[in-house]
Amino acid sequence: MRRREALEAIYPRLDDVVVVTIMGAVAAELQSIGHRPNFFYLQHAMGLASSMGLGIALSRPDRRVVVFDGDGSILMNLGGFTTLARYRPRNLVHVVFDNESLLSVGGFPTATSTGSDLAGIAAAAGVPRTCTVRALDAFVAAFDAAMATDDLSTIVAKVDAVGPSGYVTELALLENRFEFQRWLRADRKAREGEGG
Ligand SMILES: Cc1ncc(C[n+]2csc(CCOP(=O)(O)OP(=O)(O)O)c2C)c(N)n1
Repeated sequence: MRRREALEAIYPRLDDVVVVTIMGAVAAELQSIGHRPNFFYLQHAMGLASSMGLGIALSRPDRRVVVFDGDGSILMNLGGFTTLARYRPRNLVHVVFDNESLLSVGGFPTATSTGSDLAGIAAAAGVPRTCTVRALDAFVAAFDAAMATDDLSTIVAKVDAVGPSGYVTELALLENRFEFQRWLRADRKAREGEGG
């Protein structure tokens, strides 16, 4: 499975959910499919996308939060799983695209290429719903099930180690930061106006 086709398949489901991604290949791929103001691409802070998603999920229990992570990023901060499990945000869907490589910085192999099992680590950390998927239809089914379930899920999607030709996009970090903040504020206000 290619990560880009996985993203394309679930893109229509990302309309009114909060999306946080790691930097690099996945951010560039999602932007090339179509940026939206509810998408935030966390630059530089490897391993902390799920932490940012956790904070948003806890402060916005009325909204689904989807985090797109990578195996190399996860391995930089394995404690992220224990914190996620501890606070167990029921509105968070954590997708880990595992290409067994640090693709965005040259493709060095990570520990998942020698057998480390991120879904197993997540489960042992206490994440209540975990799975590993290897094909597109299984990924879409797992994603839809996670979105429809009122509990924390980590989906490890095994993907090919291929990405876009470049990772620099037109959207500047600060522009994304301010736009995303404004979207979150406006969305909260609108929801409060609805009485939600
Ligand atoms: C703390 C930190 N160390 C190193 C980097 C450089 N860096 C940026 S992306 C990346 C690889 C990310 O690997 P992974 O999460 O597996 O995603 P992939 O690139 O394979 O899609 C690295 C090492 C960084 N941004 N932050």
